[in-house]
Amino acid sequence: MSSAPKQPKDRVQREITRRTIISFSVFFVCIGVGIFLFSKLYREPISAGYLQPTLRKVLVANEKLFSLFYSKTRQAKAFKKTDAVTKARVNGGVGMDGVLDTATWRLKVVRNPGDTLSITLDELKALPKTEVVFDFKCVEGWSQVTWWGGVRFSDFLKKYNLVAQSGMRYVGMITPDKAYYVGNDMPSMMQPQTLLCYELNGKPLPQNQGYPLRLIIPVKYGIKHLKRIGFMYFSNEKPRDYWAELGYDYYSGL
Ligand SMILES: Nc1nc2c(c(=O)[nH]1)N[C@H]1C(S)=C(S)[C@@H](COP(=O)(O)O)O[C@H]1N2
Ligand SMILES: [Mo]
Repeated sequence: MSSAPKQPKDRVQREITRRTIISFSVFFVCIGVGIFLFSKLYREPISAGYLQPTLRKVLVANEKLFSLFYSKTRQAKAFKKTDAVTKARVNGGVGMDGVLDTATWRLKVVRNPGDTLSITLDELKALPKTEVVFDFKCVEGWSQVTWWGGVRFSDFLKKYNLVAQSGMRYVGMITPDKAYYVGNDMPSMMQPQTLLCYELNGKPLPQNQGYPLRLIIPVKYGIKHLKRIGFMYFSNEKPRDYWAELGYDYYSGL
C-alpha cells in the first residue's frame, strides 16, 4: 500500500526524462545538419557572378516565381506631381564620365545584325510624351517619389518599326562608353510606365541623372534604370548586366 502512490510518479519522471532526451537529440541533429550544410555552402567554389552556385540557384528560383505572378497589367503605384521631390537624389556614376554633347550623341538601336538605327534627341522628343510619378527604389535602401517624362518604350517600338523585336525575351542597354550595361525582360519593358526618359521635373535631365536619355522602368529597382543610354539591342539570351555580374539579382523586380 505504501509504495502504490510512488509508481505513477516514477512513470511521470521517466516520461519527462525520455522527452528531454528526444528534444535534445532533435536539437543537436538540427544544429549538426545546419553546420554541415553551411560548411558545404561555404566551401562551394564561387563561380561566375561572385556567388555560390547554390545561392545562385535560389535567386533563379525566385525569379521564376516572380515571373509566374507577373502580369503585363501590373503597374507601380502612381503618385501626383506635387508628391514628387524637387531635388531628386543622384546615385551611381558608372559610364557617366565627362559632359555629354547632344550635337554628336545618337541613340544607336541594333534593329537586326547589320541594321543599326541612329536617332537624335529631337527625333525622340517629337514622339508622344508620357509622364510618370512613382516611388523610385534603390537596393541600397532609400526611395523617393520622383517625376519623369519621355517616350513610352512601347510607343517608341511602334514608331521605329521594332514591333517584331518585342517578340524577343530581353532588351539590352549600354552607356556610350560601354562601362555600364543592363538587361531587362521584355514584359517589364513593355509595361506602360517604362520610359525612354529625357525629362526630370518637367526639365531636361541633368547630366548626372542621365542626360540626354535614360531608362525609367518603375517595376524594377534603381540598378536597372540605366542612365545615359548609348546603345540598345534585343536578344533571347540574357544581355550582360553590370550589377548581376557582381552578384545582384538579375531580375531585380519590385
Ligand atoms: N550609367 C549608369 N546608370 C545608372 C547607375 C550607374 O552607376 N551608371 N546607377 C544605377 C543606380 S544603382 C541607381 S539607384 C539609379 C540612380 O538614379 P539617379 O542618380 O537619377 O537617382 O541609377 C542607376 N543607373
Ligand atoms: Mo541603386
